[in-house]
Amino acid sequence: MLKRIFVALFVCATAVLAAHIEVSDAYVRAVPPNLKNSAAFMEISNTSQEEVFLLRATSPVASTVELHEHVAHQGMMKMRPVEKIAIAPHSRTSLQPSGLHVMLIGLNTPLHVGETVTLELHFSNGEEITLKEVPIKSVMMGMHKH
Ligand SMILES: [Cu+2]
Repeated sequence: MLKRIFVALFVCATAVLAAHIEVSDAYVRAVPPNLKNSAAFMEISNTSQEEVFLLRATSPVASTVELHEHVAHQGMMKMRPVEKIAIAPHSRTSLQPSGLHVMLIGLNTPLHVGETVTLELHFSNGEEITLKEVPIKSVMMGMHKH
């Protein structure tokens, strides 16, 4: 009996959390084998009434994953970590080269064009999205040093 109640509660909780966040057009930058860092880009849309933040990301291909932005510093574009990335209500946020991105640091595998990587995204509303087959693409723009 108790077990049945737990199951019912779990189903309700899942329904409440149902997908307000949608990720599309995700891809990862291909890098030469000697480079140990790369970045992931994507569109994140928020269909809820409240602002949602991307808080954290992980990937099996990188020892550390950070959220980054590009800022102009003394005439140079530089990357720096941000605590979170906001997606406004009924809006979308673009992660793109020379802008916001998910930084993959300490790659443990080469990233070849045509292969895929797995990315896990954790949002402030409790949603966790696993992107299982993010394609690796060649991206020339926005190659900046830290
Ligand atoms: Cu970066």
